[in-house]
Order: sequence, then structure tokens, then C-alpha cells
Amino acid sequence: MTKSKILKGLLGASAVTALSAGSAFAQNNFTPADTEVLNTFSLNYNVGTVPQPPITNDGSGGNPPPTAFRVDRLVNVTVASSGTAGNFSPNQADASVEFSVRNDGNDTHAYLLDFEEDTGDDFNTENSTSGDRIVYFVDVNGDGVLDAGDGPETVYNPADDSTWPLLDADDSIIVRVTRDIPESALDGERADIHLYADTRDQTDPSGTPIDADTTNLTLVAENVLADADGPASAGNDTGTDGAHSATNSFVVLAADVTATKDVFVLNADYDNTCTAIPGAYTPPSPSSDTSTAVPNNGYFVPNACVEYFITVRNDGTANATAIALLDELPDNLVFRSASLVGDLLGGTLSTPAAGTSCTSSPVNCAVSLTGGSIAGKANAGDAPTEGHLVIRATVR
Ligand SMILES: [Ca+2]
Ligand SMILES: [Ca+2]
Ligand SMILES: [Ca+2]
Ligand SMILES: [Ca+2]
Repeated sequence: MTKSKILKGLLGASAVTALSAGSAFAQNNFTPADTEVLNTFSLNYNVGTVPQPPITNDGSGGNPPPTAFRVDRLVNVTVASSGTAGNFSPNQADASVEFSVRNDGNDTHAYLLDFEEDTGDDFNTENSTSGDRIVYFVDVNGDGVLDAGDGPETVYNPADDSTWPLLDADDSIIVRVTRDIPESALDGERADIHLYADTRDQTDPSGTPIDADTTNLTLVAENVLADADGPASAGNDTGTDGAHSATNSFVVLAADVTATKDVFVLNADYDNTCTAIPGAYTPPSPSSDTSTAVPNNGYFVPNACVEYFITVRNDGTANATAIALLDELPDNLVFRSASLVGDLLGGTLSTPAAGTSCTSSPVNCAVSLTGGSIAGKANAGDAPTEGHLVIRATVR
């Protein structure tokens, strides 16, 4: 155990050396704990015109020693959210959010890491599929977010204190908490978690937690706790307890896609091309009674032009992608055209040749959209986005 303690101390020292060159972030640069600060004085005087031996405390020749004190150990840790990592889907495995943990004291410390689920929000997250609840990365540029140059990644194991982070003064890490999103989470819902980091003795992280010292001796470096009180519960973080916490959120964005299909007589004038449409044509509202939307009170008679109006709606805030739509026109129709309208985007729209007389066996009039997409709503309270696949055919 003694050997591993020394090794950890050395690793910490080398890390801070690497960081000190070119760091662009604010550092405290406090005087290290236990630094001895010596101060001397001298007093010279004459008797008449004769200089007398100086009075000094330089410790030489029987003089008293310099006035000394040792810098006490400031214990301060700051946890902060790295921002919302993104948006997650219901039932998503291994969703993660990130935090920074910075040693704002003047000595090297180890840290216990853990998190709480907030119980006053919309839902709770679940244990991650990967099993790696917490990992952390050295925040090489100290900006509080994970960048390409940060690392390496260490898997934090609460049962093995050799995996607990060891931070020199002013060092920081990025902590990633990975969880699964429950299937029951709904669009726009949020789960908050509070990560806390508790300052521990660098030589025995899982031993007795750091406490404030009650004595104050001039020549001894004592622990002085200066951390703030964060959002975690009082048992895990309160004022000047050596711990700190911050909140980050898993926000769920879901797509809520529905589709309907209606058919209308578009042109009852026996045009036989489905293009010359008499009068102004307003696309019917798919939710309305189709019988009232039929232009010219048309009948589905031979040579009538009919329109299949497939409506795709997204009532969620996430984009729906990889949409595949297939409509195989039956016997008794002649395919005329197909197009996309509104917010439904291709992809690839494949159609038979205009004028193909459709048969169902074998199918020769398949209209298909692949790789389609429909954007999500801007805000949860907005109306759904909507688009259509419009197919026109004439009755044989
Ligand atoms: Ca919760
Ligand atoms: Ca960084
Ligand atoms: Ca002291
Ligand atoms: Ca605290």
C-alpha cells in the first residue's frame, strides 16, 4: 500500500508539471500547503558615534531564529456542469452527461465521486447498459469541457480507491456519468442528476474523510475547508464539508409520428391525365370528413382522377429520419404522378412510369419513399409538423 501511495503522489506531480505550460485558464496559483514562510529583521543603532552590534533574528551567532509560519491547507473543490450534452431518446442506452471537477485548494487531494438522482423532476434514469457509471478524463486545457486533447479516460470504481482521481492544486478533470433513459420518458421531459466530489486524503482516499482542524498552530499546516454548498443533499454536500456538487440534465426529445391516408376524386371531368384540374384546388384537410372535401362532388367513375393523400405528422420535438413509405397501387388504376408536399422530405422517391396500368399480381405500381425525414417541432407546445406523399391515378 505504501508503494502505491508514493506512486500516486508522483503521478500527480508530473500531471501538474505538464499542465502548467500554456494553460489558458485562470489558476489560483496559491502557495502550496505546508510551505514554511520565514522572516527576519535587523535593528542597528549607535551609541554616540559608535555602531553597536545589530539586533537580528537571523539565527546566526546565537541570535534568535527567524519568525516562521507554515501555510495552512486550503481545501476547496468546485464541481460544475459541462452543459447539456445533447438530447436523448426514450429507451436510449448509455446516454451521458459531463461535469468538471477542479481542485481549488493548495494541496494534492483524492476525490470520491458519486451522484444523486433528483426526485422532483420528470423521471429518473436507469443503470447504464455498459455498466460503466462514471469515467473521467484529465481536463488538459482546463476549460471545463471535454475536448479532443483531454484524457486519458479512467473508469472510476467506487470499490477500488486506486481508480479515484488525484488532483494537484488547480488541476481539473471531466467526469462523465452514463445512464440509460427509461422507455417511459416522454418528449420534453428532463431528469436531473447531481454529481458530487468529496475531498479525500491523497495517501488513503477511502480512509477517513478530510475534516477541518480545530487547532491552529503557527508551525503546523492545518485543514481549512472553503468549499461551497451545491445541490446534492446535505449528507453528500453542505457548506465547508470538503465536498461540492453540481447538476446536469438528461433531456428527452422524442419524435411522435403518425400517418393517415385518404383518397379523393380530384378531377371528375374525365381528363384522363390527372393534370388539368378545373378550378382552384385546395388540398383537403386530412382530418376533415372526406365526403365534403371532394371537388365537384366527383364520383369514382372510370377515367376519374383520384388522389391518394398520405399525411405524415411529427408531434414530437426530435426529427424523425429513415422514413420508409410504400404504397402499392391496386388493379383498376393507372398511375399518373407522385410527389412530396410540405415538411416530408426525401430520400428517394421511386415511382412507376406515368401511364402504367397497375396490376397487383405482380405488383407493378409501387410508389416508395426511402430515407425520408420530417423535422420535429421547434417547441413542445407547437402544432405538429406535417407533410404528404401525394399519388395521383386514374380509374380504369
Ligand atoms: Ca429524477
Ligand atoms: Ca477540456
Ligand atoms: Ca496552522
Ligand atoms: Ca460543500
